[in-house]
Amino acid sequence: MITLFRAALAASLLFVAPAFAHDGVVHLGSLNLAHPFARATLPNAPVAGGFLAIENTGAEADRLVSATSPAAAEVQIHEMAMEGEVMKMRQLSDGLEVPAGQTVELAPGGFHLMFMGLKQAFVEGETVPVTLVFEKAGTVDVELAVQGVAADGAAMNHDAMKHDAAGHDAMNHGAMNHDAMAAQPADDLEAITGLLKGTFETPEAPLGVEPVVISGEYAIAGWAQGEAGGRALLRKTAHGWAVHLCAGDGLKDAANLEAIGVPAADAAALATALAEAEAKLDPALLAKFSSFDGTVMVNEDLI
Ligand SMILES: [Cu+2]
Repeated sequence: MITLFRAALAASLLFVAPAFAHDGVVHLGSLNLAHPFARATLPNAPVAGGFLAIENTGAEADRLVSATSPAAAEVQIHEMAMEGEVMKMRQLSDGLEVPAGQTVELAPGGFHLMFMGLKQAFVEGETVPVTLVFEKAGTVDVELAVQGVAADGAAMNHDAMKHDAAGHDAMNHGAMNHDAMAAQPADDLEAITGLLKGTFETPEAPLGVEPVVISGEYAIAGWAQGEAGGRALLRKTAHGWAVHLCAGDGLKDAANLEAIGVPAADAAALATALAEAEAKLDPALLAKFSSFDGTVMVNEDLI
């Protein structure tokens, strides 16, 4: 579930791909494939998520049975669901049904294409080719437009038919970002602590979570477990808080946060709040956070 990658930032090769019209809809038989996108990845990320909306205008159900891409060793079809407070995902080995007359969205927090064994980082502004195979409609090539690390394909929400929650989330973005440090509701703190403990804690290795700072839909939490520790960047999705990535001192810096997709106002608010909160902590604990230096941990469940 958790993949830990030490050091060695792989040189990221650029994709050479044709321009892609983001609003272009690909037609395949009775299927319309809209808003294909992927999220940019960090240079050493092992996996990436791909998303699009699949509309079936026909009278028969079809099924997305497989996907391949030159950008990854393997592309799987995944779904995500909450188990308690923890987001889990699993591979849909039978593929994903697209019922007649319906639109199925592959979107962050739900169904997605999971690119495993990335051959290079996904770079914002570029495109990633993927070949989709449908049981009835056949095979089609689609170009995923690579958006920011935290992109949720906002344009997709116009078409959202299945995910009311996603729509609400999108509508609240503006308001939430302006709330910045106004409130850290107890339930957010509880949810974040519960998520980290549920993900990392074992009976033999209790996990300490402190401090937690929140701005808009982003949060940074310090964690310590035995002699290890680090900082986690979390994001509130339509399905609740999710760990976005783990790092060490890199998450203290507003510019770094911005570089990985946190809105500027939130990045600045988080960095300030984190510095204030950490100033009150034991230097030995802070040293554990810093010990994550040179390491990036990506929780692939959350893509
Ligand atoms: Cu997945």
